[in-house]
Amino acid sequence: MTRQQDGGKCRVVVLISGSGTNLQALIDAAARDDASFSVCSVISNKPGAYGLARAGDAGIAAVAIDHRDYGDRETFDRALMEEIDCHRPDLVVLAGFMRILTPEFVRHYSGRLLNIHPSLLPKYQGLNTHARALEAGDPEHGVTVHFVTEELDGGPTIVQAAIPVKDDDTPDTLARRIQVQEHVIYPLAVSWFAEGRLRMVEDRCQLDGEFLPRSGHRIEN
Ligand code: NHR
Ligand code: GAR
Repeated sequence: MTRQQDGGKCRVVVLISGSGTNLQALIDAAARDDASFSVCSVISNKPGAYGLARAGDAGIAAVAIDHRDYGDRETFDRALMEEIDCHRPDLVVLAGFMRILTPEFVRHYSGRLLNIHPSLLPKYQGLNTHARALEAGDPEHGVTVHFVTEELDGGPTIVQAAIPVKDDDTPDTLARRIQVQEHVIYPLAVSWFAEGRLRMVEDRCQLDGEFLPRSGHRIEN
């Protein structure tokens, strides 16, 4: 099906590794009458990921491609690309996907590949972001949606949501409050893209024809 045959909706493939609460937020947003996108496939690199069951419950094609079955990152990523491209996506969304992707993969989906990262990038690229923000005594913490480029967690920022850090926060309590924000900003960013309002132009984001600041569109809480 072309985009027109699909009711004009933007076709989204979601990659996951775990529980898939961000996937669920996208599925729920796509179920609205006025949704501009549809989730056409879910792929996990972890066979037992609960997100696969969420996809099944929503009637969405879901498969696991176990990275451990492949000798190196290049062959795993090629298998992933082959499966993704069967669904002819307009957009590929990483939602708690935990495998670093090769430059070949990232180039193939350049400008149509998004990630959500639980920190106010450029702070805390990589893993264990909540513990690192607490350790540093940061007064605020947050989450970022960005275009994926070859630089890990370094592509242009689309939107950030910030929350205040409380004295008695732990990595778990922070993660819980950040996830509430994730479930707001990821459907928002995907809708912008699906409506043709958001583009990556060189190393910047354009929303409605205007360049966003390097820190993206910011939501305070
Ligand atoms: N790939 C590229 N090329 N660029 C990015 O910006 C990417 C990416 C793949 C995933 C998500 C990212 C995050 O939001 C993401 C962004 C996993 C790791 C990691 O170290 C790092 C960053 C992210 C995701 N993964 C280990 C690996 O060896 C495996 C860890 C595990 O399995 O638990 O790939 O934080
Ligand atoms: C989310 O908090 C997301 O920000 C984070 O993993 C969680 C996935 O949750 N992503 C990363 O840490 C990427 N390295 P979910 O599976 O319930 O959507």
